[in-house]
Amino acid sequence: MGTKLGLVGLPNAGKSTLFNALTAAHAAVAPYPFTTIDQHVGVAQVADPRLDALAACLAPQQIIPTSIEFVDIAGLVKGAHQGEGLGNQFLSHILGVDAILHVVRGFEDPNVAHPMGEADPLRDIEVVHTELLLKDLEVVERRTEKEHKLAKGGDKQAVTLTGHLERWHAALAKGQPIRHLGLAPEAHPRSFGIELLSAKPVLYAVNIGEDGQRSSGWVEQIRQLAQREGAEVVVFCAKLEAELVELEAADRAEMMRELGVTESALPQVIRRGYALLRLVTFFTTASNILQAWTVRSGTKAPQAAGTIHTDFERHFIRAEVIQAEQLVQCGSEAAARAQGVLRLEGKEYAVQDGDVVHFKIGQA
Ligand SMILES: Nc1nc2c(ncn2[C@@H]2O[C@H](COP(=O)(O)OP(=O)(O)OP(=O)(O)O)[C@@H](O)[C@H]2O)c(=O)[nH]1
Ligand SMILES: [Mg+2]
Repeated sequence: MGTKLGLVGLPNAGKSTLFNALTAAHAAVAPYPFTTIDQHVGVAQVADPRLDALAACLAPQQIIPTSIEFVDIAGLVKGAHQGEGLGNQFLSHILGVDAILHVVRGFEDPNVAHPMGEADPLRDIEVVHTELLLKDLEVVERRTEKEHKLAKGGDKQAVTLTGHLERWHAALAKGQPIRHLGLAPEAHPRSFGIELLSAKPVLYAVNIGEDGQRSSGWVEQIRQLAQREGAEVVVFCAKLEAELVELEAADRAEMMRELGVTESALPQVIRRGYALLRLVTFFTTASNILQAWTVRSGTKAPQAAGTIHTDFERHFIRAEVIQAEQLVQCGSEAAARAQGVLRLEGKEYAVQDGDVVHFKIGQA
């Protein structure tokens, strides 16, 4: 499973600048609104010190890190659902994302117009939230109409779904995002194949100014908001980040030191995003290829095998497991086996973060 994050925010918030910094891409960035019209999709590799340590120890032929995907879309403005700005049709571009990376403008720059005049991150957040809710209302209303007809015709599934749709509609109409309803998996829109934007977890990406000073009060307020909502926050200066990503590693490290930047945006987004989505990483070493994989915490061994190859889930027999750190200590898989520290796990084993797994698969 590749993890996918969708960048959402007002025009000129710095979405494309951040996208470029995260994916080392060159999407158009300009000081006027609606620079982005068509969506951009980019991929970033997930750096992992455990992968590096395993690589040094096992000297595999090939090393494949796990990756995270980003979708940069057009800016939203107040009234987008009524067609203001570019409207909100493009919100469908972020259907299929696992979480929303909500880019909040926390910088002031007279050369970069703010679509609402003054910088005011909390108001901006509210505007974006409202547009996402209204988009969901649109989807729910359209679907309700369809399901009503089916329900009248005696379709039992449609009757059940209509009940859920009514509950979702009531929440959205009150301004409550679906993710705040604490829905059980079987009552979640996803289980009916319905994608609602306000059901997705949110990671606030606060784009602070180059000086970082003026924004500090805002950052605190956004952190408090996120805490109330169960969301996560990352803070960075997109403009500096986009410059840093263009540099060679050594120059980048030096410039970061000079600027006092302790962690760049990508590792922050990955760390917070993994926490938000409760993701874990496991490793495989088959065919002399060391590869990192991402699954949701709690994923059982057969389903984890299924992310490698769909057939593997069905033909799963057992897994040989060892923690990456332990394998590095042993020096090789043969040594680990000789020392009897490889664990044998069955179908009910939930893969743990940092596991190195060898799946035993039966014949098709
Ligand atoms: N001063 C300053 N300017 C920034 C920062 N981040 C982005 N900008 C500038 O803001 C302008 C808009 O940035 P974009 O990345 O194009 O913004 P966007 O959110 O993608 O905008 P749309 O595609 O129009 O929705 C550009 O001129 C950027 O150089 C920052 O941290 N500080
Ligand atoms: Mg853009």
